[in-house]
Amino acid sequence: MTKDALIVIDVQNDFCPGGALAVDAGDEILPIVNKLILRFDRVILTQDWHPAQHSSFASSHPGRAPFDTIAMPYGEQTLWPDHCVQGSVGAEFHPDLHWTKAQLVIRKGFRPHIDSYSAFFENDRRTPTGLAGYLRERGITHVTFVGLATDFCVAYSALDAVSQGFTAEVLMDACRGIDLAGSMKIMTDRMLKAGVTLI
Ligand code: VGL
Ligand code: ZN
Repeated sequence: MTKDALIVIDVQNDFCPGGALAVDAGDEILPIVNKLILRFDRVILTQDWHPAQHSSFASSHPGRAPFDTIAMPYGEQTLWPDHCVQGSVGAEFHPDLHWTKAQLVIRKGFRPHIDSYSAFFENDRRTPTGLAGYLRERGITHVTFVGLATDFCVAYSALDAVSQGFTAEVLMDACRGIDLAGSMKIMTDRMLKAGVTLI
């Protein structure tokens, strides 16, 4: 029997209108996300959680601007405006998110020298967050993703879910994207090719 879980990705103030790395209409997903939280028995949240001066912030690289890309030891990295700094209001869940039912909050991006989009692995694609082990220990085989941003944290999480042996679906109506250099199309194509169900 499949046992499923809802994984709500990064529904935080900084990714919503008015936030430091606002995703267009990011807050529009809240009513749907809250309905889904009610419907699922197993709910997990992720929270982007960077130390100040994180290496993914353009401000940590003199002469660089947000949305530039740079080479990191682990590969190419997009530089972002300062966002989701640990303990800041921007890092808090959106005030309308019904988060109390969540059984686990996975924090990611807390290592100063490495970014993390996926809920499963850091951007070196090797350092685990522990989520796969948690899901396996609970016997969860199918994961449903919603949240922000479709073409970054949601997409990388869904791709890793499949690579870790889970079946994965993304409810596109309950996600919004950044769409940087065609990333929306690139990442939806990658998800489809990997066998992620897009609904
Ligand atoms: C995200 C960029 C940087 C996301 C997080 O949640 O998609 N994107 N940090
Ligand atoms: Zn981040």
